[in-house]
Order: sequence, then C-alpha cells, then structure tokens
Amino acid sequence: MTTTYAPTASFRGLKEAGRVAPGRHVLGIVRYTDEPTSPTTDEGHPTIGIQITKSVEEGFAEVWTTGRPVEAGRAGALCYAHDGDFLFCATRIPESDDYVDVTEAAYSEALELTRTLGYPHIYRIWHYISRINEENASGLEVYREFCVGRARTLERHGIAGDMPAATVIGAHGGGIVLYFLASRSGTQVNIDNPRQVPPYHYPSRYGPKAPNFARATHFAHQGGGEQVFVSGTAGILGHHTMHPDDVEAQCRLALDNIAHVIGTRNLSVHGVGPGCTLDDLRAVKVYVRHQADIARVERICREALSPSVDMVFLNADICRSDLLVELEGIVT
Ligand code: 3EB
Repeated sequence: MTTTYAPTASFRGLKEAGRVAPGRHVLGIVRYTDEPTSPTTDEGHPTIGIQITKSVEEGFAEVWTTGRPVEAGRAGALCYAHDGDFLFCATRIPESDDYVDVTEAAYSEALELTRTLGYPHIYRIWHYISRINEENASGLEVYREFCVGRARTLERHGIAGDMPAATVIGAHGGGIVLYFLASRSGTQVNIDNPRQVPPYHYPSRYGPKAPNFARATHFAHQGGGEQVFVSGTAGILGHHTMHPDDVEAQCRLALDNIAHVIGTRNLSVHGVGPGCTLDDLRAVKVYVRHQADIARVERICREALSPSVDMVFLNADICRSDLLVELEGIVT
C-alpha cells in the first residue's frame, strides 16, 4: 500500500521527537514515558504524555506527521492540530473515582470538535487508562465504567456499531489519555473479524455496556494511498478469552487474528483490498501484562513480523484481566 500525504506514525527517542524530515509537519506527539502530562500546544502541535514506562530512559515518542502545514488549537480540555484534511486530537481525563460521566463528557466534546472543525470521519482511537482492572468507587471495574460512559455518548449521537479501530490499554497512572485521528474526506471502512464477535455484541458478562470498536479500519485517502489500522488485538475467539494462562498461545492467536482481519479474503468481504499479511504491519505496539513475559512475546512477534518492523514492547495491563498480551499495528 502506498501513502502520499496522509498522517504516518514513527517511534523516536523522546529528545528527537520534534525533529522531522523535510516536507513533513508534526501533527501530534504522544510521549510514552514515566509520567502523565496533560496535552499542550506550546510547540505548535499537541503533545501529550502517557505514564506507561518505569523510567524516562525506557520512554519513546510516537510522532504523527503529515505532508502539509498544520494549525493547532484548544477546545476545553482537547488539544488538536489539523492540516485541512486530517485532524489529530488528544485529551486527558484526570484520575477519578467515577469515570462514567467524565468519559461521556470527553467523548461528547471530541465528537463535537470533529463536527465543528469539519473532520467527521474518526478513523483510529487510542485510550490509556490507569487502574484499568481495579474496582472503582461504584464497585464496577474502571474499564467497565469507561465502556458505560463511551456507550452513553454513542447512544446519544445515534452511533450503533460503526466505530473505528481502537486500543484500550492500562496506564501506570494519570487517569485516561485519549487521542484520535479524523479525516475530512476519504473512504473509511470499518472491518470485523468473523472469528471474533463484534465488540458491541459482547454479552453483558463483560460489563453493563458493551465495548464499541472495529477490529480494523481501512482508510482510502482522497489524494491516493490506503492505510489499514489494526485495533488492539488479543487472544479472543468468539467473545471468549483463549489460553488464559499461556501468554505464548495468546500471542500466537492474536497474531492469527490480525492476519485474518487484514487478509485478502476478509478485506474483500468488506469491499476493499488488496489484502495484506503480517509482513506488511508497521508501527506495532505490543502490550504485555507481566514484565517477565516480554522476552518470550518478543521472540514470537519478531518471528511473525517483518525484520524491518518498527515495534515497541510495553508492560501494561489489558482490559480483560485474563488477557496477558495484546498488539496493534498499521499497514501503510
Ligand atoms: C477485545 O478484543 C480486547 O474497548 O475499545 C481491544 C481494543 C479491546 C479496544 C475497546 C478493547 C477495546 O475485546 C480489548
């Protein structure tokens, strides 16, 4: 797949985050580091920090760049930048003993911003949530509270199933960081995996309100070029967690799930193509619940993916407490 001027991500050292190739412009910077920071636009683009590593030395920046100059702005708690065709937006919800209303409010603000600025196609969303598997004051798990808040906003806006690819992963502190990409034009197709129940049809045993995201989003940009955004993908078949005590088996299943989602057959069912393979995956983030499992997971991922893949490994909780590993990536 080729990309002309669409936003692309690269992983860099925290200190080199702002240095970009000639002709590229920073649309947004996400710092994966040892402290949370609320978004700012001090450098002419949003910068936000997720607390997800144990030290700043282990940290890195995910730098989103675009082919055109950007304009940055703020709206309430949201920081954003846009280039006429693409919008990057980030926000942080502070640590809270009840995430339902604050999630609903943040999601509503975000949806409203995309409408006000004229970027109605949200095509990829990331969320990092501290204490994700802990019970909050209500007795409900934090992830489940988040799902209730998200569902309320979507219901209010009449959005049933057509959400894009997403990630929800545990942070080590700092509340909820949310960031997303949206587009003014282009053709977005949200893609399911027939091997996995669509999240919005998960039974209520996983929470009072179902999650809502696609397994992948295919995006054909109006100026040419296509990208496939693969959601955080775990060892789930149907709606069941498989191999609950076996991180290696979960990792292989997650990779199989991705291969299936982006393969020729599944993409053609959704009317898009050509299909791709695990070899095409880039900007891969691998989340591993137990630090001690990272080496084993890394071996499996290095074998399955391209030798030239840009890939990072993070020790983080996954949204179901029996999931030990999850991974995401982009075909650009
Ligand atoms: C899963 O397949 C694993 O709630 O938006 C992955 C990606 C997961 C996104 C979300 C949840 C979400 O259910 C968990």
